[in-house]
Order: sequence, then structure tokens, then C-alpha cells
Amino acid sequence: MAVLYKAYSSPPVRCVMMVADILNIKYESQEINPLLREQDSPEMTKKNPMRTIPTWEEDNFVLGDSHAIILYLFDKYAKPEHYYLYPKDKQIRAKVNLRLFFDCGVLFPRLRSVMAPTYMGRLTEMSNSMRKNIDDSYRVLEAYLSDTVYLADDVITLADISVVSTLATLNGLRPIDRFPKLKRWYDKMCEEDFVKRINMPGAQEHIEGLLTLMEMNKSKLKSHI
Ligand SMILES: N[C@@H](CCC(=O)N[C@@H](CS)C(=O)NCC(=O)O)C(=O)O
Repeated sequence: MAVLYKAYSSPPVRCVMMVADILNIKYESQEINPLLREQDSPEMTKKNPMRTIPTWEEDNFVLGDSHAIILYLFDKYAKPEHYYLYPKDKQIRAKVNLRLFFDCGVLFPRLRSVMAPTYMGRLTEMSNSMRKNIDDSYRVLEAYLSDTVYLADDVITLADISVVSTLATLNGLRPIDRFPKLKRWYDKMCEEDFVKRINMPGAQEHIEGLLTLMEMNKSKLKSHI
């Protein structure tokens, strides 16, 4: 059986879990604690040299990066009733790809730039430049929602599932309220059963964890003055 190396609070892990749920894929979970850097063990480094979760292992084949994983899962497991997730139309598919690259290359790294110093005990609150960078990426998503109900099409695609996993944490740190189309899209996504069941509890855990660590960092840094 396939194995997903995961921590439930991780946005890209939640993305893979949602796609696996929609495609009805059974897998075993192997918990990895990124705070203890369990992803750095020699065994995990061999499996995924990027040393990140999610990591997917199946039949001696190992894949890192949620975006690569969900495309693989779609290729391998999607049945005709799932084809809407990654439409055959070349231009819509290109739009899905663009949004996936945006999440991978821009949106998630902006969240990660808050996560990493928080975990390292250095961040007590988000800086202005962090807030500005996050707002800039919200502006891009707002523009992507100009012509379609969802991010790449009028139906949910892999792009929406990828972005909602990152956004659910970001929204708890920097609310999207000033971006009306994004807010409408997010509220609609939050009505989906798989988002309610899989994404939101993990996101809540992630937000609370980050805010608690920021508070702890404040007291720790104060006591060093
Ligand atoms: N682009 C990657 C990002 C994965 C990632 O950075 N995951 C975090 C947890 S949310 C992680 O493993 N961080 C450990 C590290 O970067 O050292 C993906 O989509 O899977």
C-alpha cells in the first residue's frame, strides 16, 4: 500500500490528503514532526532529498512536492468522473498548471517565510514586508478570479485544492477580507465536504501553533534582554 509521510498541520500535506480522498485512494500515514526535523533523517533524506513533507511512496517509487504528487495521483487514479479536476482542454489545463506553479513558487513560499523564523524562535509577529508580500499574492489570486468562478475554470480543479490548503493557514494570519472575489471563492471552497473535513481542522491546528509559537518567542526574547 502507498505511504504518505505527513504532518496534518502542513498545507501541502492537506492538499495531497484532499486529492487522495476525492480520488478514493487508500494509503498508510507515517507521521513526521517537522519541528523535530524528522524529515532530515538519513532514511527520509534518501527518499526525498528536498527533505520536505508531503512525501509519497508507492511500489518503490518515491515522490516529493505536493504539486508533483497530486498530478501523479490524478494520472494514475482518476476515473472519468474526476476528469473535471484536470481538464483535457489545453488552455484550461495550462491555467491549472500556472496556478499550481503559483502556489508552489510564490504563495506557499510567502507562508513559509513566516513559518521558518517562527519555528526557529526568531519571529514574534509578521513584519510589514511579510504582510505586503502576502497581500501582493492575494492580489494575483483576485485577478485570477476575474473570469471564472474557481481559479482556473467554472468548476473546482486541482489548482483550487492546492491553493485552498495554503490559503486556509494564511487567512488565519493575514485575513483576505479586502479581496472580495478571493473571499467569495474561499467561502465557497469552505462549503465543500472535503475542505471542511480534511483541510480546516489541520489549518486551525497550524494557525494556532504558529500564533502560540510567536507568543512564546516574545517571552523568550524579552527574557534575553
Ligand atoms: N513545495 C513543497 C513544499 C513542502 C514543504 O516545504 N513542506 C514543509 C512542511 S509544511 C516542510 O517539509 N518543511 C521542512 C523544511 O523545509 O525543512 C510541496 O508543495 O510539497
